[in-house]
Amino acid sequence: MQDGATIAAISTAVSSAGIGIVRMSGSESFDIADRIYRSKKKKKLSEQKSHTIHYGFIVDDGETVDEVLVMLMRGPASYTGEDTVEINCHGGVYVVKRILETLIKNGARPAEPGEFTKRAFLNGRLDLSQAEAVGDLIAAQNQYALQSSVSQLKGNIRNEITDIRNQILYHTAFIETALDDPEHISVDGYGEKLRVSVEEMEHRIRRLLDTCDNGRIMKEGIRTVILGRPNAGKSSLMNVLLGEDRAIVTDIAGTTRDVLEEHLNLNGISLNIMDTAGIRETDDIVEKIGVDKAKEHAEEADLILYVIDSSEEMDENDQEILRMIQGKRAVILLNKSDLAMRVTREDVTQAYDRSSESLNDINPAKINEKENLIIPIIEVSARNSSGINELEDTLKNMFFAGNLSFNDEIYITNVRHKTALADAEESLERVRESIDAGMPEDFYSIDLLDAYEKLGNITGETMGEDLVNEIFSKFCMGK
Ligand SMILES: Nc1nc2c(ncn2[C@@H]2O[C@H](COP(=O)(O)OP(=O)(O)OP(=O)(O)O)[C@@H](O)[C@H]2O)c(=O)[nH]1
Ligand SMILES: [Mg+2]
Repeated sequence: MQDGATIAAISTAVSSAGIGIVRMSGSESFDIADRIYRSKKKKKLSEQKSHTIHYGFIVDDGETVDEVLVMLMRGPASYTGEDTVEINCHGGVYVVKRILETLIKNGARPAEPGEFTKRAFLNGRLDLSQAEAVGDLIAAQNQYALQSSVSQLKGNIRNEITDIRNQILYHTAFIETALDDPEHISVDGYGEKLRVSVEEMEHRIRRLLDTCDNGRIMKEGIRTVILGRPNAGKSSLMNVLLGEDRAIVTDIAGTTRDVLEEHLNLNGISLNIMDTAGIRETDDIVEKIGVDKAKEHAEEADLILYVIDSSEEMDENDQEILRMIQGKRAVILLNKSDLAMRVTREDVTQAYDRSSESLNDINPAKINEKENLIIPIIEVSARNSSGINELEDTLKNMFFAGNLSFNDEIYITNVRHKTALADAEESLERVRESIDAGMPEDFYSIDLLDAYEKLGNITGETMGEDLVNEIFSKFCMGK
């Protein structure tokens, strides 16, 4: 997977900036640096101590390119695990490119996207989950995404996975040895012992899987859909939240047709917020498509903001929306609170309870869901922005109840990890079934090893080269 070349890339954004950094990693880094670096005292970088910084000039064919600070890190104590040189230069687009060209002219090869991190992985400086955390950290859009990638970068996922894998390895090793040497090691009653351990491992994996939803929300944002009757003020609310006139607002019912999606950062919480067409029965073909789309998005939403025009009585369209939000995380907004209010909190609570009762007749499972979900009702006015702070606080409490501590908590934010965990859980379930069915011991080890391998995908210990390459190709240049 590694060609042994010394690689170089511009690691900072290529635009006019105070400083630019050109990075080089590989066994020839110090030699190449010697060829292009000049200082007043004529020092050779290759003879300097590791982790030191040197002032001087980059020279290309006798011509001085820039005044620089050069940082030296001798492998294995570097990010990649190899000899690394970082050149801090002035951040002009032309300058950084010239320095990169000079390095290449003197023996370095241009790095591929993510190649520095890939080398760190291949040299055992990071496992795959930590390498991915580096990518996530760079892409983080909010405080929570950042904290969860830092936790992953610290190796919290790796530690948990390695621990479970070691347990599996211990059992398979025992079974294999016992089967090879039945005279000295007996597997009698081992199934019972194994069963306890497998259950415990399944429990740990399920706990990780349980964090996926929150993990995804932290990373990608809460999928938030604004629902309500035509003219309730959905688009007005969207605009108030975004702080700009993004959606068209008119007093004509049925103004919004298409779904309009925007990203919003509320006190560190990311919302992917969607304004939709007002829900009503309609013969207008275009509007009907919009209404259907709104309903589809509502199904998939993490959160529904249900906007009620409180200056008018609720009607059968509201009844329908109340049914749609059953069993979902939602906030009900009594909008237009600046006008005389015809709908009160009590009206809404009663209507909500009625619609849940009618649903419970059909689907008793909804009763349980409902007990866990208290739907806040907030009076707002999109016109004069009142109640918006209360909405923000409510959302914060809903999604991050209690103190979120990332110190030792693990959140699964990566779909690849989720799939691997689910597969491993399935394999362990098969082990348990084999034990219960009284199957011979070699059956256990097949599925145990399967789980072992699936979990190894997360840390990268059992990944194929193609997949590893694909993961790193998504990184940015110079990382
Ligand atoms: N008084 C008052 N009027 C509001 C408020 N919010 C919205 N409106 C008015 O209500 C009308 C409809 O607002 P929109 O935001 O377009 O409503 P909508 O829910 O997006 O409507 P559709 O896109 O047709 O479904 C406009 O005339 C707004 O100015 C509010 O808080 N108070
Ligand atoms: Mg609208």
